[in-house]
Amino acid sequence: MLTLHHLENSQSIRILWLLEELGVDYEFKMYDRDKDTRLAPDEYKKISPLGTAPVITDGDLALSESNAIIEYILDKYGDGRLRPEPGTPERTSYLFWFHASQGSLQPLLTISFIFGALKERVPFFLKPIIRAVLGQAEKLFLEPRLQALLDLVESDLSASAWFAGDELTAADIVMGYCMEVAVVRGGMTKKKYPKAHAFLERMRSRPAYKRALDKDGKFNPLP
Ligand SMILES: N[C@@H](CCC(=O)N[C@@H](CS)C(=O)NCC(=O)O)C(=O)O
Repeated sequence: MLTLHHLENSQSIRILWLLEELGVDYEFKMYDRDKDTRLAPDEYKKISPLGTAPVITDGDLALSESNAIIEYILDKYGDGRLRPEPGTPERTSYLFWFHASQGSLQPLLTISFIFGALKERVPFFLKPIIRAVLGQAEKLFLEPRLQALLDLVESDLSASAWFAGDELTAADIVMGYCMEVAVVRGGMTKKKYPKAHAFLERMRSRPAYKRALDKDGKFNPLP
């Protein structure tokens, strides 16, 4: 049976949402983060070679990486749903956002989180140096790239309700987590990015997303 090994407050929320949208029969196992490190607990790390969330098991298979898991589930249980037909304009938008999410946006948000933590946690005598170095990296690399992506999010969501047209696709499911995180640590304000916030409201009002949040119980991206 397909089992989702779900780490609290993590990218695994995407898989939970996907499974709820598809109505797949699955087993749900919840794992809390280590209280001190906030990383996955040891028992979680043993399930797959990478030890990261999300991870699923299905018979003898243990699979990690959000997008690999999504493709696997859609291949096996999707029945043609949530992926636009090849050769259509929606398919091209789908491919772009499905991959830009994990290839560009999520890494930038993660770097931003790590920079923030480093600035806070280094010994006090190193703080001015670390802040100056990371500040430069933010100004020259992180912020321009993040802003270019968020501007494109806003412009694409001005043209259609979802990232690949007017029907929900798996691109929205991958992007949804990034969008929640972009609000708390990517500068995606409602004033500057109203269409992005309208997307979030549409996402949060879907019954399947609500069920996913209920099952998770404490989803709350860290600022
Ligand atoms: N690109 C990976 C990223 C996985 C990842 O970094 N997951 C985080 C949770 S959001 C994690 O496992 N953190 C706990 C840990 O590293 O122990 C994916 O999409 O699955």
